[in-house]
Amino acid sequence: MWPHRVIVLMNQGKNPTACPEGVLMALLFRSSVDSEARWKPQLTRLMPELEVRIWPEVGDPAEIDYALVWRPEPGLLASLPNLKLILSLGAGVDHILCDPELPANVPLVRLVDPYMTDAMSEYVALQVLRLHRQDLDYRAQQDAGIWRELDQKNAAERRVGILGAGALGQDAGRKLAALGFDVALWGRSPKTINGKACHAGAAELPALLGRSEILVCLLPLTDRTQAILNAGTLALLPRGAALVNAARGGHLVEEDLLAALASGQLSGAVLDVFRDEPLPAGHPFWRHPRVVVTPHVAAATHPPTAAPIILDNIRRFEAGRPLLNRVDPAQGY
Ligand code: NDP
Ligand code: OXD
Repeated sequence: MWPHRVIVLMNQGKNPTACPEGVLMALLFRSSVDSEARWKPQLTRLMPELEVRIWPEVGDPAEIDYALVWRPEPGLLASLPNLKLILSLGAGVDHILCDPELPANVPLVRLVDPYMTDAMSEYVALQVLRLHRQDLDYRAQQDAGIWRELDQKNAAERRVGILGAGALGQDAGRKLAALGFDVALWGRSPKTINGKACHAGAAELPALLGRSEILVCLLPLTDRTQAILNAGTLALLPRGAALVNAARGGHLVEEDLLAALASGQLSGAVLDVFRDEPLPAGHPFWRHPRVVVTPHVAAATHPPTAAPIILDNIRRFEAGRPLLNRVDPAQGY
């Protein structure tokens, strides 16, 4: 497809009505992990009037209206003087808010896609069941050729705590409860979900931790949640508890987890996210018998379902209608 602006400029001399002014929009796509091939066809099929430019082929920065990004280079967004809206290629926005030159006056929206929410809940259910049914122990027994039955509780007797009571935490909580688990959620502000009050705020974190035999982290990474999984908080879990972190590597103090596993305070951990990604070769997590590693795949973005949601926000912006899933930079999520 010809770049839209080029078509219009050529048309202007010949047939100025063929492509009216006002429909010209340019979006810059920049992802450090995803490919143009997965996104551009979806976006242009649904919004042909949108010219999709792929970084580093920015062209004239003044022509860029929208930026769809995952971990953009610091300063990239500030270099686009007429940027109207920043759209995150993920549910989290820490990868954008960490840019010290982020333009303060440009709204930012994150991606909330039911397809991703389902994927995250599948991941959480799989890993909670794995820990609940002592799969790490049975794997170790199999490696050693040991046939031994371990004591087993029912899901109703297993208390699961979820840090984060947002789009992902609520859905995972509902699905774990449907499996029978005794689930409690923790968020920033008080709320009642399915008739059950969530634990809220720093004051109620110890109570949530104290009941969580399996702790699932689904928080956004902010100044307040950075390193929230540390020696102090892990010590508040019941002895032998297990951790699932599918949020961000920055939530976890990795050395503190290793120490908690070594002391038996924690019996296992499933980690999808890491301080450094990809997880460096030789990192102790790779070969740790009580740690399961997955490569940040709990809920991957899915262009066929995400593109319409992203474009809906662009249409909303153009029509002056309220944006969906707008981020409050002051709160960090
Ligand atoms: P939401 O914004 O919908 O929910 C965030 C939740 O965290 C809210 O309940 C919020 O509380 C709570 N929260 C925020 N700050 C605090 C705090 N200081 N103390 C207590 N609670 C707090 O986010 P999502 O559920 O959509 O996503 C959560 C995170 O999951 C993303 O930010 C991303 O980092 C991660 N993620 C990981 C993926 C993966 O593949 N591994 C995929 C997708 C997302 P309140 O309800 O009061 O606002
Ligand atoms: C996200 C992620 O934030 O993929 O969407 O981690």
